[in-house]
Amino acid sequence: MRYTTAGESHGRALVAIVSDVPAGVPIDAAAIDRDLARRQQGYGRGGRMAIERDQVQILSGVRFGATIGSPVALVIANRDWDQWLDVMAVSGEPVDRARVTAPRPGHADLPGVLRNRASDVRDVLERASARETAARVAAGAVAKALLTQLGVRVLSFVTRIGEAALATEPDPREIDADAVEASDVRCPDDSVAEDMRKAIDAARADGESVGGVFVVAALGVVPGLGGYAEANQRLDARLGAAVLSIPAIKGVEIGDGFAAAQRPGSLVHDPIVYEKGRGIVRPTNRAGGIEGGMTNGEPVVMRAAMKPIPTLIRPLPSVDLETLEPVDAARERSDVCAVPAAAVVAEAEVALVLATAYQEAFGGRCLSDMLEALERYKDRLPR
Ligand code: EPS
Repeated sequence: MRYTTAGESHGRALVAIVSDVPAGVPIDAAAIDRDLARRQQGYGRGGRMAIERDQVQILSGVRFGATIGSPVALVIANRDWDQWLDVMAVSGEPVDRARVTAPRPGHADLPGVLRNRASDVRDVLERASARETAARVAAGAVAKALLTQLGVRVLSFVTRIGEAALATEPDPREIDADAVEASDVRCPDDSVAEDMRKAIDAARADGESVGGVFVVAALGVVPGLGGYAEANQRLDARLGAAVLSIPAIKGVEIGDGFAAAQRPGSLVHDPIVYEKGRGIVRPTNRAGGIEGGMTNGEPVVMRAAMKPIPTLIRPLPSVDLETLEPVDAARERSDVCAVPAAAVVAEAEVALVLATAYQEAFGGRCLSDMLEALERYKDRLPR
């Protein structure tokens, strides 16, 4: 399964095309819309989210509620486009309104204009905007629809916003999914969630932004997905790249991640135990479900660090690209915190990688062939 997206933040619409989708996967536009709405939510989101009501339009690849093996094209209209018709016009003379010449430190602005020889930072920021992640979430919802049929669930929760953090990270198998969905910071613990909201309020009051950490996990994954024999098969690398491709994600860990570096091997690796009836199990999951570039049958557990969003109400120093004089960086309407939204985007990225890995292992043309191959595989695993 591959996806590509197109669309600018204030253009007419965002587009995603998902290719190599097996035939026969039930697709419900309402389920895609639910994920789009989950991405829009979160305490600390900015004014744009009050304007948009992201909803998917399925243009191709789905007939009578199921995929037909052709590319799935998805469109999400930008309601805000109406306010930007002159700025984002496809033809005609450039307009000065909303022109940006003071790049924001931390954003794509400066390297983007240097690379493209652009004179207006807007040429870069319109596409570098995290608005694009709405299209990824729609694409990921197609992957999730396949994974649901294969018995896999992808979930996420937030463990830290600024200084406010869970003291211990819960096991994703034990997480109260309803509590996470009900929380506007995607945090399963109410009192920590309150601290997180206070951290966001404090950042807003200071003209600051604030980052955080989230967990993204996949439950019900069979062992042996991915591969150890070639670099490009290794699932840890593929999952890591997918999550790092989300704007503002600066670090990714799998399982114990960096903490494993300070402990002896016997306290890092997960013992292998056989239990009659259950098969080969692992009493611990420090590996985060990945060994040797492959799933090991335990939940896949990843953690990602999101930096604070670079658009600041009290901006950092920058340089005007026309005069090369010192100026304040551009102020754009923005979010104070988008960590809960990024966690939902990471679900989509992880789902796309895992769906592809399932297709590699069990055939990718039609769902029923995949299910048969998957059952044969499960039957031959030790029980
Ligand atoms: C976003 C839409 C954007 C930003 C945000 C993410 O809308 P606008 O630019 O109209 O405010 O709110 O993007 C950023 C913060 C960024 O730095 O790229 C969205 O739909 O998620």
